[in-house]
Amino acid sequence: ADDLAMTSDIVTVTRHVLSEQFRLGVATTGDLTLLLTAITTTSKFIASNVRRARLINLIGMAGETNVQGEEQKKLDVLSNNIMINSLRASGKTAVLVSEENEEAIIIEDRYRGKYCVVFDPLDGSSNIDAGVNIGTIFGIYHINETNTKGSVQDVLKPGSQMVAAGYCMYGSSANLVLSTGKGVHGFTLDPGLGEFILTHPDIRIPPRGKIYSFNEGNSVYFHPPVTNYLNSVKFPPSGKAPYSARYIGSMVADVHRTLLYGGIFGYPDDKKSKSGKLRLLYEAFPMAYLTEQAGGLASTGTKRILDIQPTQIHERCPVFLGSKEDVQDLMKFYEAEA
Ligand code: AHM
Ligand code: MG
Repeated sequence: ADDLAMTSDIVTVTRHVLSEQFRLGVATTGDLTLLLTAITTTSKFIASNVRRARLINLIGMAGETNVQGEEQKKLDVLSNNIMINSLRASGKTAVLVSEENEEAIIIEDRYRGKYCVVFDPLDGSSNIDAGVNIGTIFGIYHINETNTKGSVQDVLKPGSQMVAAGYCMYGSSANLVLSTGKGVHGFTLDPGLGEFILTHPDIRIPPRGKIYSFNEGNSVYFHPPVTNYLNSVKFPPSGKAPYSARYIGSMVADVHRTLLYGGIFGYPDDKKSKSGKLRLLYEAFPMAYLTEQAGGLASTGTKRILDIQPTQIHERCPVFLGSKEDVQDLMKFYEAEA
């Protein structure tokens, strides 16, 4: 009977978002649903192009064509253009911030809607050649006042004010992970249907994990709380097992694993990178939002990431996120230092 239920009652992203609204009894305009459709359509496009790029690169390696590097750059730009065009055409957005664009994009009157979207169209794109997972990250805000032209102020708001956030990971399959503030739900692209189908309802991060995920190649630059924390998981008191190290170097993939298996992912600030590497608006905020919605914690080491008031659209921030107890352990090393 279960099998039958699965095949005769598939839940797509659209249906899922609508059903969440029905459950809450809110009168829905369908605006968020349409906006998310623009994002999922973009993700499908990028997913198929990532596959193609990999194939083209393989042919390139076999000596048939020489497209190395250039093709990969093009995919960044292409993904960004598709995302922008699709969001604008949805008629639901007012302000867009992309990692690829220096300035915020203010949508013209004709297409203007009430949402603002911050995104990294293709994060980790330097990994494409190696076939490593990469992804699109996004966060959605409400515009401050509906009847004004949008401005950069509409997105310079703490991540806690996001109405939705998510990412799409392009790997052996395309996985969309989404929260509209009511838990975290995972969808897998069914290539036959061309639809993202709910496969991971209500993702919860285990309260404690067994994995730490840092670029330890930066150890020489790390500040003492980070070094001390890492030592504590590698050299635990006798009787306890040390943590396993897993670091892909592609935020979407590292966070995806952390959401499913637990543990801690970190990209600290250090002596070289004064604010860390990851971008606050479209990397740290959406991932922090998802982590908290899944029952985990996301901190800079000393404060909650979602509380940060941004001042610039491309600013960076230190990131530690994952299982509640693991992030709390790390924060104790910062408290000890203070
Ligand atoms: P990018 O936006 O230039 O692709 O860089 C972001 C990526 C993240 O996906 C990942 O977590 C991080 O950079 C890895 O950095 P590093 O190579 O320094 O470990
Ligand atoms: Mg990025």
